[in-house]
Amino acid sequence: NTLLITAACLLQGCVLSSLHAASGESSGERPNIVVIMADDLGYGDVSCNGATEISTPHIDRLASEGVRFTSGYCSASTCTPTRYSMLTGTYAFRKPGTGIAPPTAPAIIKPDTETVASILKDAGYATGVVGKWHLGLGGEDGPQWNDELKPGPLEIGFDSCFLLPTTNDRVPQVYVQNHRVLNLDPADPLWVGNKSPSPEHPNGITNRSSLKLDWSHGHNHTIHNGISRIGYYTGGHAARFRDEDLADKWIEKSNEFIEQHRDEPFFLFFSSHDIHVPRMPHERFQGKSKLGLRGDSILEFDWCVGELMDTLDRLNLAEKTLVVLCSDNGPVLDDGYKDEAVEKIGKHRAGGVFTGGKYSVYEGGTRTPFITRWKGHIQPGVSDAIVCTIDFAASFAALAGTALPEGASLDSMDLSDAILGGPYAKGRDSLVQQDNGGSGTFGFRSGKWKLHRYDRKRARNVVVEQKLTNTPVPQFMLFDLEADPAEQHNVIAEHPDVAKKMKAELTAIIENGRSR
Ligand code: NG6
Ligand code: CA
Repeated sequence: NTLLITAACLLQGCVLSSLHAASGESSGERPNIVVIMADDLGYGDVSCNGATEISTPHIDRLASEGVRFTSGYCSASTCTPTRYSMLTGTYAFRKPGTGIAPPTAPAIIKPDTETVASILKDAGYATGVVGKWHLGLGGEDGPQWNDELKPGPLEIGFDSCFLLPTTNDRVPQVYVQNHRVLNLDPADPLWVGNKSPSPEHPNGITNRSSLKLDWSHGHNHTIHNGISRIGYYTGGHAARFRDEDLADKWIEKSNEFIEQHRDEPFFLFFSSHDIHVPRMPHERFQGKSKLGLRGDSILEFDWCVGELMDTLDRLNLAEKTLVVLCSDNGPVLDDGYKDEAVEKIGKHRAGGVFTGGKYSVYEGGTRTPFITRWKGHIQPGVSDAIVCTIDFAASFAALAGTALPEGASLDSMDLSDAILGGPYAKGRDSLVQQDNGGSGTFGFRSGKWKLHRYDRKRARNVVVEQKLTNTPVPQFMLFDLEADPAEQHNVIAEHPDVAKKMKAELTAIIENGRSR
């Protein structure tokens, strides 16, 4: 027996050391980095995480060639705070004003803040972002749509940007390229505001019968492309896009970026609008899933992943590029449009085995698809290390061979080892999760334990398969994720010591101003 174990250890050691030798860190090779972030994609929405009612062959291929994380997280269960903390490496709850940004929001990340992009740029990377931004544009007065739109991504480390400036359900439906609205005709200026510009301005209530996709809550202001949105706008007609064409445009612009920078290290943030509402994928995907437009949008996102992998293959970059796939928050079905997401859900569980989704600190709100691939450098497999999008800053800095600037990225941890699928890579010991921020709602995972804190004693979107609702909850709950991954049995009464210790740790992380 001892002999057998010794032989096994030796063998394992041998495999491990050869793996280590293959890793970029030890060979000193700096990978290109492509972050593919989905919008509102749940843990269970991809077939490599167990979905049976929808098939995502491209994402599955990425997973089979890389590491699929079972404890991969984003840091918040809405978009803006996750993106804020992904780029800055600092928890969004440390900075007021980082909740879901309205159409008129000024730039939330102030110029010269160190971000993943600025850190990699300083390390010699070409940096670009394509797709949804939703982190505000412009100075104190908000975006100047007819003028230069700055500050924005270019003032925090991106060399170039091609953006959906807010979200697809928030006005205006135009592209922003670097500092300008693309194709804006000065004779038809763009006006954007929170109040209707005139009593005659058509909106989702007055012209409801004309809509091609009806709204269910909110989303009844200005109509564009037969869909009413959040917020009002007029003008800029030549600049307006069709929702159906967004994914193709993101791929076209990403391909341009990758081709242009194929011979130098590059960082591309591919920020998909899929599968956020209004779900209106290209006609070629409509009706192709059995889950309605929500499923069709998953197919469109999966197609994008395939296109990006094909581009890397075509340019011989797959072995020089780390691809990281993640989502900005967990799933939601009815998020304001009557797209039959609830009606057609059937057996599909968008959050997998996890409870809760978007807006929630139950695991489903932030535990999301998380895959890393670097062909020839990552041993394919499955990892249960705890990793989070907030760790990109420190981890990518390490992979790029540079140090984190002093005072930057206060909560980001160097998990490069785990991201590369290192067999002994541990990942995080603990992770704080938040909802949209400002409500005193937190999730705190520490090993197998999960503490919930609700200062307002309300949780949102606990049961994803039903209409969005608030549920009354106690201020604190404790779950054992090992025995109860679905967080169904609050064991706080059985484990007062664990709860006490975790409450104190959570408070310290929040109050100390940094966790690193
Ligand atoms: C909510 C919107 C929702 C979505 C969300 C932001 C209403 C009623 N609901 O306020 O539809 O836009 O904001 O989503 O307007 S996120 O993924 O960008 O955070
Ligand atoms: Ca989102």
